[in-house]
Amino acid sequence: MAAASHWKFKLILLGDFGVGKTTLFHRIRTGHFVERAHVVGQHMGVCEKTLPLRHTSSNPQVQISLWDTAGEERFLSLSSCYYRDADAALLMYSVHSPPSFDSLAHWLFVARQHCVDADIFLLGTMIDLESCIPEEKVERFATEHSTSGRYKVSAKTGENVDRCLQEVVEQLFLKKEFQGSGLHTPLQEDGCYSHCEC
Ligand SMILES: Nc1nc2c(ncn2[C@@H]2O[C@H](COP(=O)(O)OP(=O)(O)OP(=O)(O)O)[C@@H](O)[C@H]2O)c(=O)[nH]1
Ligand SMILES: [Mg+2]
Repeated sequence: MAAASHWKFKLILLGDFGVGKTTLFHRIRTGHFVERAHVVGQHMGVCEKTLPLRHTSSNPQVQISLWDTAGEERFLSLSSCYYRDADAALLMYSVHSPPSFDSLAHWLFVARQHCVDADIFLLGTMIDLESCIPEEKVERFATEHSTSGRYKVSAKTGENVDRCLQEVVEQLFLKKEFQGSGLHTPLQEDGCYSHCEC
């Protein structure tokens, strides 16, 4: 098996306009809430972050690269490098916005079309606001579409953000370990940059 420190996972954020993708991206990158967060540069932002894996005795680390868009998804013009080799797609909806939940079927279709091997996670955002989405509805969607997990977070208060990220990474690691396929990519320095290799 590859040394765990060589593990790297690509996570992409998908969801309707305004569900909080960039705010969550910023929260994960900096640990802070910014009211009007923007991705670095004009195109898409990538944040590299190293996380420890808790379930193993040797306490290894993995690196995630989290991708956010600059809103091009509205124009259905996300370039292929956004999806390429994604290990997980976080399908985001706001718990305060039923239409954003209704759009999940579309985002699931997009993810399954462009990154067939990616694990799908549902991510309800803005739990500091009143929830308008019954939990049974979320559960039904998750079961019907065999998603790998579902979480609810607030990028504003930070509630559940670290736990969600940690659990997603642990799941991806366990899956890769089970499959016996290491990723031997050299790790990059933690940070954030504007990115597109198309
Ligand atoms: N109350 C609350 N507001 C939030 C939260 N996350 C984001 N917002 C607000 O929701 C608005 C939209 O957030 P963005 O992060 O820009 O949403 P986005 O999904 O990146 O939107 P596009 O890039 O345009 O598709 C902003 O005003 C944020 O401040 C949250 O957890 N709680
Ligand atoms: Mg955004």
